[in-house]
Amino acid sequence: MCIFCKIVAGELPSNKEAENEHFLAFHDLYPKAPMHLLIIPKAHIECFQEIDAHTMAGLTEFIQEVARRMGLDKSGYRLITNNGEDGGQEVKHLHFHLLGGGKLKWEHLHDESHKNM
Ligand code: DGP
Repeated sequence: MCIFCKIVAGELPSNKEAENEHFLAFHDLYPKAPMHLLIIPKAHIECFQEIDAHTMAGLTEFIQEVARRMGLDKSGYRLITNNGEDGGQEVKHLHFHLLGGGKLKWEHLHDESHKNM
């Protein structure tokens, strides 16, 4: 079982922010912005390339709802998914990074500058 499947199953702890029957949003262990959530399908789907359009439609609605709930829908946010080896995907369970809570620069992807925001 992958680590995100273990989080879904409750076998690993996580700081959950929102969930429904199919999807889960929880805080990234190593935040790259004042607000950094990971949003996943509960079912194991390896990466974006593998998700079907129907599930993606549900995931889209869930992400938009989470953004509203976090108060990011008007101020803006960044949504990222790393796909596969060259995309830098470390955890092989599809996840979207939802980053916000301040004006983001590209540098926020790889340094500690969000800590000064
Ligand atoms: P990626 O490189 O796109 O596969 O991003 C994986 C992200 O998952 C990375 O930002 C760190 C985060 N992460 C890894 N292990 C855990 C964990 O056990 N719990 C939580 N909350 N986040 C994790």
